Amino acid sequence: MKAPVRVAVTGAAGQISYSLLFRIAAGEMLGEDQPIILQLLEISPALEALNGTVMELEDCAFPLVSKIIQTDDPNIAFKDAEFCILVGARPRGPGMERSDLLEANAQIFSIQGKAISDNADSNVKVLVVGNPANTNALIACRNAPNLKPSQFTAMTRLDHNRAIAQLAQKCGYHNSDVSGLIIWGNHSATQYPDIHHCTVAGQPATDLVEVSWIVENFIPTVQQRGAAIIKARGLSSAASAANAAIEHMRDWVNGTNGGMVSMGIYSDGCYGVEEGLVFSFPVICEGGSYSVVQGLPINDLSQKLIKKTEVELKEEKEGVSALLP
Ligand code: NAX
Repeated sequence: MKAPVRVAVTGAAGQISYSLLFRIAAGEMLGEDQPIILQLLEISPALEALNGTVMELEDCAFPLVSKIIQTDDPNIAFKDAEFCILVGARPRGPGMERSDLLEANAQIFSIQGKAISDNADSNVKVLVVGNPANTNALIACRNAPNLKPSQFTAMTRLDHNRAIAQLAQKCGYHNSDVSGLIIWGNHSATQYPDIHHCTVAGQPATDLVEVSWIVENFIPTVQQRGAAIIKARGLSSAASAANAAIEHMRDWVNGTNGGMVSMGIYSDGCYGVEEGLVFSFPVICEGGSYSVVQGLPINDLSQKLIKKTEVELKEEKEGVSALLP
């Protein structure tokens, strides 16, 4: 049996974690031969609810779970962690402006970035799910001087999966027939789901659908999917978000076999995107790391939409500049 690895999850009493933790514990993220120690972080008022989730985890008697730690101290939660999934975030409350939300989360993610830097394993892989995910990841990264920016990522895999499902349905094929999809930019309504490099059962996606469908239907549907789920369910996406987090981490560790996926990563300036934003790019994962797929031709429509989401991320960054060392 392998030695257990430490997986830290924040917001562990919340609804995404209620799906995520059980799937991690079942081995779906790191494999069915990898024992784990779960290190769960919550704010103090939610520790009792967290204890309820932990009681249920215990009641599953998962063979892979060696130990479960529950805490409201980030320094304990991130101690020696090899994987940190930052789900917990401050939701928008009544009367809160977007800038207030950015600011409140910036406080949380600067503290957590520092705690990860001070305590986690030096090769830790960090995934930020809590919104605004890209800018939260940037703040955590900039507050983690002992780690490399490439160790911090933001989740756009849910958007990626949503886009695959929409395209497959439209073309009458299965999700697994779609490859080469890209989410560019921010996990927000400005994200750009791009099918120009996509194939569906080996055929170029752009041969199978009209441009008008892409612009008027596909892009807004993917951009607004989160809101549509809230409207239908009365709650935000949870199981699909947990699924995307599992896939993001699993692919980062195990690789994508040459396949392209979308990850929010620290921009090095490629594709003309400002360096130092956390921006979703097409990546290939191999050997425990990811690299951006370079040199894809970008048409005028794509260029315009990539710019738009970049502008939003620059504004978000500007809004939290005081917390960026
Ligand atoms: P919930 O409100 O159910 O759970 C969030 C949990 O985080 C709560 O239990 C809360 O006590 C905890 N928390 C708050 N501040 C914390 C802190 N400083 N340290 C530790 N825990 C803290 O939200 P849930 O539905 O689970 O969603 C969590 C986050 O994911 C939200 O920010 C949400 O907007 C975001 N999402 C991101 C997605 C993505 O694709 N990147 C998609 C799904 C989701 O909307």
